[in-house]
Amino acid sequence: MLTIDVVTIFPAMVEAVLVDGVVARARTKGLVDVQARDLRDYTDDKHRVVDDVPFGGGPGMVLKPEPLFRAVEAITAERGTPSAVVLLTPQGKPLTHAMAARFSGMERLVLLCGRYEGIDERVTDAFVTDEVSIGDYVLTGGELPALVLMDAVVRLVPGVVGDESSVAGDSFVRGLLDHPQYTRPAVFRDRAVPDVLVSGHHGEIERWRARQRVERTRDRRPELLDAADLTSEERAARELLEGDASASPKRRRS
Ligand code: 9D3
Repeated sequence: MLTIDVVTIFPAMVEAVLVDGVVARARTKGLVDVQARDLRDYTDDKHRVVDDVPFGGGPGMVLKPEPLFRAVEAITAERGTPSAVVLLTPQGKPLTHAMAARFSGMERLVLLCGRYEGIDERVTDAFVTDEVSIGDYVLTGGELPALVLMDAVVRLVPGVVGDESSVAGDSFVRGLLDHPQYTRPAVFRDRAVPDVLVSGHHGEIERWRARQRVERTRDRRPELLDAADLTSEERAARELLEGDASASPKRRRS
């Protein structure tokens, strides 16, 4: 079973995610064990202080080494040596599906949530195996990134998501964006579903969807297209669209 220990000064934020959803269900099914650990429980002073001013000066506060060392050591004593100790930090490598897949095959993950200006670098030097960011925007701490990483990892654990084909077909597995989806009714407030989808012509439907995936990827995430692992339908759609490379992007209502 995959165990995930999340070290944070806001354990209730992590526990909130375990109330329901896919990770909560994986936990009740016995497929993963998630524990939120309060960093303050690993202090030894009356005021449970976890931060201090940065050496060298500058704004804000830094997480002290001692509580983080004690937390990782306590988790190691309880669970065994972690497979990975992941620090969530704006300085990390951007989270990818490939990284999530690698973590999902591990036994024991420890996630360290940074706060304030960051954590003492000696913690990183001593324990951290991976530094991960979830993108180039500024958050207030590593808790939400840790939960994002956990969600991406847990859904890849066998048995967590019922339909394995929906995991295998993940758009990022092949490196393309998804085609549009519709459900009933066929006409809703004068807006009709594209005819091809109600036609019953499976070949045409597959060609239309392939074209939509390629077109959306070219319009929204062109950097993904070269690296994508295309099916024969998608390659054909790309050939057709390349003759149309200067076509203007569709106007959309804001
Ligand atoms: C890079 C900005 N830092 C220099 C002024 C300050 C700083 C901003 C935000 C220090 C820590 C944080 C808190 N963010 C995280 O801990 C974090 C994060 C993020 O802000 N964005 C995307 N991914 C991540 S992972 C952890």
